[in-house]
Amino acid sequence: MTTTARSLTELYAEVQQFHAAQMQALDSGDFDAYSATFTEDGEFAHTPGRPAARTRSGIAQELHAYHQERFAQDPVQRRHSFSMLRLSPRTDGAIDATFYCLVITSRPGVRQPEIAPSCAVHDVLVREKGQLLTRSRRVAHDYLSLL
Ligand code: SDN
Repeated sequence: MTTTARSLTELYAEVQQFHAAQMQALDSGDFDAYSATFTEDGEFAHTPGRPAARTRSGIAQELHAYHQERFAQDPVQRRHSFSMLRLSPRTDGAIDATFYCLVITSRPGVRQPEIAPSCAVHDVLVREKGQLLTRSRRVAHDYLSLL
């Protein structure tokens, strides 16, 4: 295996581990831990029509507001499930990561979960003090992309 191939393999595993910790924080409702996985000036757009959130505290605030609006009267367990991760390291050290996301929602006592929306996600990842962070995340919803 060439050095480049090996380092891409290592990076791939690292990004998967990073995403898993990040999304487990989100799905457990720990919006501060989720926003801490972004750079201080990070940008996050998760729903068309809602302005992109900026900065760690802006991202945490937006997630609190969104979940309050949508789920205060509708208790759910959501799980964001990622697949088809593709990485393209840039020459400046940033990494473009594209992948699919299905949001799986369970409601109390209902065995059959809802699976929606289906999304395509584009992250720009950077490394600060050895740690991967998300500099920007844009989520495109398939049902809207098809219109
Ligand atoms: O963080 C994400 C998200 C995300 O946070 C989403 C939220 O609501 C809060 C990473 C990758 C994908 C997503 C997708 C969503 C979906 C979005 C809108 C909805 O639930 O309908």
